[in-house]
Amino acid sequence: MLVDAQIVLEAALAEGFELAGLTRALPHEDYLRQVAWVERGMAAGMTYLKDHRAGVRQDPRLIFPEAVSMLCVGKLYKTEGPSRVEDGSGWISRYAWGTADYHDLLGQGLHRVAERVKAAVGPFAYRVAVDTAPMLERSYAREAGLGWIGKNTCLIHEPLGSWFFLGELLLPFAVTEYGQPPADRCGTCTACIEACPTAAIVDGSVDSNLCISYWTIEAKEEAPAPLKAAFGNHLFGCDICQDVCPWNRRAPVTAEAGFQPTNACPPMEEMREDEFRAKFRKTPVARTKVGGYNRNVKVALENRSKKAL
Ligand code: B12
Ligand code: SF4
Ligand code: SF4
Repeated sequence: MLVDAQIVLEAALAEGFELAGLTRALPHEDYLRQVAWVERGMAAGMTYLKDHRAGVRQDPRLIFPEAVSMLCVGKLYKTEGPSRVEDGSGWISRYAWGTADYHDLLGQGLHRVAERVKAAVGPFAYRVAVDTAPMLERSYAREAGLGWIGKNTCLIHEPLGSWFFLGELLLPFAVTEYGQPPADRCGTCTACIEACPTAAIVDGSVDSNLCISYWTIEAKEEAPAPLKAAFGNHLFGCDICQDVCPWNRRAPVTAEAGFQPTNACPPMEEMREDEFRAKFRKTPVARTKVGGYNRNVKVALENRSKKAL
């Protein structure tokens, strides 16, 4: 079956995805970058990234055997809100300010896209992924034309910037036209590399062993002491290498209700389990559980007291 690419792209735009592009569901050469990154130890404690499971990341057809094409979508998450805090509050990464879980929000949107396409071309099987399958999401989104991979390793779109999530719909048919990767627009800029407080951007990759995002969201254990001193007031995630990116200067905000800020800059206070649940239960911050959150608060408080000395 050959399907008009416009039918698929228009369905994605109609379901509220600001970015949409199509690419072939074929093995990707960037797989070797991912393997090299893991072999250099840059995945730190994220064991799910080390499990190559017979190379599943190299070919989307190992996830969905019927796959022929892939719809890649981007959903903006930047909202109106502070760009920094100077009043002693903590910093939560922008992507976690709202109440919506982005996996659910994008996933449900992609199922609706599939239903729209079915209404136009007839029934077919498909597979949705939003950070939920072992896929090289940025690599395929680049191929589909959604942006270039910046030196901060984020996918960047001109003019929308990089404050967007990625999701994919694996489709069992060819389309009339596929996207093209856009040119790399980083040029001679190195703002993200210079601004990273822990020098985590190494040889074109993020070394998770040094990244604040890894330590405040993913890690079960405490970060090494010298590193913690560079975490500042970060309580969950880190946005610095995107905040300084010139392509984000005019980044638009989203109207998506579930991403509107409810918890942008909380006070740096440890919480009891019931308080944590009441405040963060429905937000991405719930991922750290109360223990991880309080660990992050302690680090931020130590950093604040050192700064005051
Ligand atoms: C593991 C992971 C992390 C780790 C490691 C980050 C990293 N840079 O690898 C940690 C916990 C640190 C992390 C942090 C964040 N993450 Co994260 N993360 C992932 C995850 C699950 C896998 C990424 C991965 O495989 N890393 C391994 C390395 C090797 O991959 P990579 O850097 O992406 O490189 C690939 C390609 O970009 C390409 N490539 C790399 N360099 C170059 C250079 C050139 C020139 C070319 C052509 C290609 C190329 O080859 C690689 C293989 O595909 C993806 C979801 C997914 N399944 O892809 C989300 C994902 C990348 N994360 C995302 C987000 C939003 C974040 C944070 C912003 C969250 C936060 N605020 O704290 C930060 C950003 C930090 C940063 N600068 O990357 C988004 C990115 C959206 C975007 N616009 O790019 C993703 C895609 C999730 C999603 N579905 O939306 N993340
Ligand atoms: S997310 Fe923060 S710590 Fe990680 S690479 Fe970017 S600036 Fe550095
Ligand atoms: S800050 Fe500069 S080097 Fe880094 S991703 Fe943005 S444009 Fe590229």
